[in-house]
Amino acid sequence: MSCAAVDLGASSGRVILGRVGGGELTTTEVARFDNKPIRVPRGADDDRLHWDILRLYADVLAGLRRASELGPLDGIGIDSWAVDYGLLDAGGELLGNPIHYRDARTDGVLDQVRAELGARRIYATTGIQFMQINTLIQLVAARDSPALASARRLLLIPDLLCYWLTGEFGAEVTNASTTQLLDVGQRRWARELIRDAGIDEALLPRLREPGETIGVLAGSARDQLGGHATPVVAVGSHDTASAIVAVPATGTRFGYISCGTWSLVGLELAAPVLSEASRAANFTNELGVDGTTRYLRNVMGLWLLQESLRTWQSRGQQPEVVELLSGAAEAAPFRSLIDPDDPRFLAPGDMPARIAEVCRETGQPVPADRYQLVRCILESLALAYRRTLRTACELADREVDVLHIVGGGSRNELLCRWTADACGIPVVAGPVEATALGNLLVQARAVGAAGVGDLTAMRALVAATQDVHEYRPGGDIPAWDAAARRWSAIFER
Ligand code: LFR
Repeated sequence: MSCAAVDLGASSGRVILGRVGGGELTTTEVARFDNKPIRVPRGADDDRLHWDILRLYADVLAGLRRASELGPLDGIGIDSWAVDYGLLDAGGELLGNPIHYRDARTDGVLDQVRAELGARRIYATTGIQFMQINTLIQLVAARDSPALASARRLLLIPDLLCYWLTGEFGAEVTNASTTQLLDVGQRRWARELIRDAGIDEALLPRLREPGETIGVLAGSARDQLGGHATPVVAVGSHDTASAIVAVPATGTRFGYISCGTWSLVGLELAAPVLSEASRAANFTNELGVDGTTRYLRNVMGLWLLQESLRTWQSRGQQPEVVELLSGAAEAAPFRSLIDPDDPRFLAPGDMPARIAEVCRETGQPVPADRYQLVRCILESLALAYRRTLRTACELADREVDVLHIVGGGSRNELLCRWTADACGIPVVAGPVEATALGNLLVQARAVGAAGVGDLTAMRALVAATQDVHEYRPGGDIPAWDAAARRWSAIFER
């Protein structure tokens, strides 16, 4: 089968053409484009951070056109980052540019929602980790906005793009689970909670499972893509759901990190864990493909590095990532540590200055140069991965023998090596394009490809066809143990 995967991340998007089935899984990147948020003034002293959704749609169409020029497509599937949405009016028209989850409108709203609805109730129903980026929190922040008052439908980002391609409305369930508006046990909208949050439940469209055909290309999208009635398939439209499909694991004793702008660290389970201990540890139960649960925590991830790079570049400096990483490898170990999940790191801004501020506050040396700063970020991430994985195993009563790192971060040798050392188990790194692969596998199965019957078969195909690299724990393990204790003493007081 020949399928096109559209994978939109927080900083770039790509269209990947895949040939899948009968033992084959090959990919060609046919388009890659930037996804740059835009800050737009709003009154004299306020602004909003938006996604440029029309630019993204145009880039998606151009990529799909290129893919379809290489031969007929059997399917198209779209995944993206989670939680964000567009609002449509009664005529199906988009009401304004979707707002970025890093926009400051949700500052302080998380506590308000917890107080209004009760943290225990929200967690028992949705199983979702409390983060101010969640759709529930965004909608409460926007409760009195004119846009919401005129809206008749809310579509998550991949569902919005699929609507433009096919004319069909719906909400794919893996991504819908991240909204914190879904009943995780029932796999349906949590209507009572939604009503009690003051949100119009009629905004939310019918849910669809990954593997359902959404429709075929229609209207101007079909005209622009050569006039074919290509099926558009619901994949795990949350990028993390697709990434975990393509973890090249055998059996169940594995942990994973989907490592990109965010690091999603956790386990795949057959059912959610909704215990009080799990709520207190702020673990999430996102819905996965084929009825699975992704039991994980969001760790702030390579955002810390990306934003540091952006800060340096905005000052006219052009540090090379390769050079930064080799400098970090040579810098003194464990000089200063941060908690990657400090809420101060969420919004775009001067990351090196914020990290310096945390070091000062906690009585640690401020990184004296870029290499020390990068070392501080990567060591702190490896320690966060260790803590998160161990806590997930405790809370879910599971053991793991291997940690898979997929996504862009799997290319970062230093991070993979330090993660193996910190966690004390082998790390298997790759594939880099796990998300696109998971997207392709689910749509190929839906349109009848052979040999991709279940997750086990899909993962075996990934393992047989894609490059991975293994890192065995081997560094100074006692030093990592000591650093983990020091981290707890500083940040868990
Ligand atoms: C990763 C991801 C995470 C989600 C965050 C925000 O790209 O989808 O899973 O928590 O982005 O949407």
